[in-house]
Amino acid sequence: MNHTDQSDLAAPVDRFDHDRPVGADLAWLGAHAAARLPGTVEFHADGGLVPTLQAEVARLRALAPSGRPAAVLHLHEAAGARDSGVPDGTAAPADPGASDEATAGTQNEFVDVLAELAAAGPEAFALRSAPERIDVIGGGERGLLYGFYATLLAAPPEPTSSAGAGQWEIHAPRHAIRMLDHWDNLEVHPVMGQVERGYAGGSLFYEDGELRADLGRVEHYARLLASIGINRVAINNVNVHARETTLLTERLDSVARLASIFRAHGIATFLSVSFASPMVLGGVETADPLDPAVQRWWERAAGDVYEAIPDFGGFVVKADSEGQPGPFAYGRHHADGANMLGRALAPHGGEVFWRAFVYNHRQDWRDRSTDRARAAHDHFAPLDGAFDDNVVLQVKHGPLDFQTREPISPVLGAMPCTRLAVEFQVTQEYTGQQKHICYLAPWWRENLNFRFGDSSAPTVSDLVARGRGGVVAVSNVGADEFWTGHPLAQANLFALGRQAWDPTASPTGILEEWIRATFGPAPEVSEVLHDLMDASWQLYESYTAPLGVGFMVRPGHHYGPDVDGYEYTPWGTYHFADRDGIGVDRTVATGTGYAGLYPEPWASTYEDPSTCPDELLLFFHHVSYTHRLRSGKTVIQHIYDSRADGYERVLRLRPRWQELAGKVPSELHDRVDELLGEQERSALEWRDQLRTYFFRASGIPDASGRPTY
Ligand code: GCW
Repeated sequence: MNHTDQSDLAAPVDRFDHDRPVGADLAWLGAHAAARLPGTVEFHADGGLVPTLQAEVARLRALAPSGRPAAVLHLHEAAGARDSGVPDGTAAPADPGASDEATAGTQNEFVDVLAELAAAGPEAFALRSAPERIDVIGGGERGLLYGFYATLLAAPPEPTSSAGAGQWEIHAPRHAIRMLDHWDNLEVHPVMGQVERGYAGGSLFYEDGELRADLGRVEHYARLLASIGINRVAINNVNVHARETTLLTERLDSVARLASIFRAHGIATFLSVSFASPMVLGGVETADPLDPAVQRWWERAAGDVYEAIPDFGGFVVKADSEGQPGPFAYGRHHADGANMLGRALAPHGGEVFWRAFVYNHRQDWRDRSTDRARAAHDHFAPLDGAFDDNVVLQVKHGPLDFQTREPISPVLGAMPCTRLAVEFQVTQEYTGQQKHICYLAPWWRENLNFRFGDSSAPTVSDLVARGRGGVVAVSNVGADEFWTGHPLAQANLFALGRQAWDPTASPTGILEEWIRATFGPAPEVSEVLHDLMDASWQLYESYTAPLGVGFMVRPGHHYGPDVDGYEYTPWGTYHFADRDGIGVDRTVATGTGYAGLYPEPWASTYEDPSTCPDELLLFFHHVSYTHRLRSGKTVIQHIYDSRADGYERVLRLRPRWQELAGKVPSELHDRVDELLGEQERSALEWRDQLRTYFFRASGIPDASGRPTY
């Protein structure tokens, strides 16, 4: 172990060869999932996605020829099951006039369940499972696809419980929107690389400034996404650079090619566009959303897109954020901007995803009254009710920026008359960059199930579901042979899909499904992986920035510790540590007032340091190092102990993983093993820099006597 290793100073080096072809095992859709395919699959359906399903059966059959020989899977389609274009997810009435023979048969046999299924919508499916016969009825063609994958991926019923066997179960997604955003650039950006915040090699879609010639892997990716219920994908970075702007016009054929791949898997394709497109591409003098020439330009652009891609999903927009152009330049507000685009798309059935990540990234660090955490609420909450129906406001889960720990964004509780999507980061920008193990499902679950009020108040998931909104997440996939750089980070992608479908699903249960589908049913593999992953988010938190204070990462690439890295910068992410204490005063009484943006009981709970949850204490309060946490420890001793204990626990991961040598594919084993070495090195750096920094700042010795430097 080299204590003076300098690699935290430069961008972290990625030593892996990301260009090797992917083998037969496709993440969780490989031989183990294939082994659960029934010996016979009968189609009683002829919807648009049936050829996709037939191809899927053939592919899986080739991986595990016998499957479950005795079982027969019947795939049926409910009458009136056609759904196309942007998936809506709301219930569509069954079409009683359907005359097609296959569906008419289905009607008679399953008359009881069909009404329930119709009420559940076209993405729902009905499943009836007995050892030798499994029936799936799709509420629509997407529902059929999801039902098929459920038979391969969902946890098999407990062998002892026969209660559910042979009974129909209806499964419907909780959220209409289940979307992945890609921050992929066509060109390698000089600072951000090919994929902004990407930790899995290059882009799956683009290479050398153009769409890849061979899109074979995009098709496999689309299969993976369909299998976890994803129904929307945005194919380029929300920071839209010059070349990427042209995807809307001269490179539209590239978008169309990607859309045709995703379409076959029930996924609608979206494009991130620059708000300044009329100026950059169209020679219009302004991008003012109220200017008729600008409106006409967007209407024409949208018309051209739909000519090429009739079921195009719509636009994603990052406006007035981190240097991206937006309506503020013209004295307009964000509903003006979003609705202008919404109206250009509306005649074609498209949607606008408008991001609420708007704040001043050029603030003066001397000014302690400006609070970046307030910004999205200050800008957007007053606009509740002003957005058109086909505009979805995309809100990061926390008020800062995808930190390991932050409170929920108050915007999500403040806009009942707006379609909302909560945004997560599957890509691990601030959570170990796919070099550390960090299974994020427990964190997402906490966010989705937060209630803005007492135990009778709706959850975040309820709030976004209500308006036909949902979940959007930044993908963690790239051209890497294991898709996600760290092979175990595949579990995060899998879990995101599962939670977007069912936010109440248990993270441990989801992990178990992923383990079985990926590695098979061997109990020793499952045991080790649960040990390494179940609590890995809490472990990561324990050795990085303490008690919700956030950041403390190296500026720019955001990997590894740098306590003061952002302290005197314009980015608005400060911890204010001095010799006496640390934390940000966001109280109403003496601070920025942010705590007051929550309804009760949260406003009071967060306002008072004696009731504020420990893990968020430094987010809401500036306290002395000797302040006693609810846990009984002082803040300083907590910082010392958890960093040291966290590192000790990290040291136990690698030997545990090594028990699986020979039990998982060897290349995958080697990759994880090497990354665990990096996790150890980096966790040590976090431990020593944080412990030492706070000893030097406070002068208070560590009561445990462990060394600082
Ligand atoms: O987390 C920050 C990232 C930026 C990103 C931005 C955003 C795409 O550091 O790289 O830009 O958020 O979400 O827009």
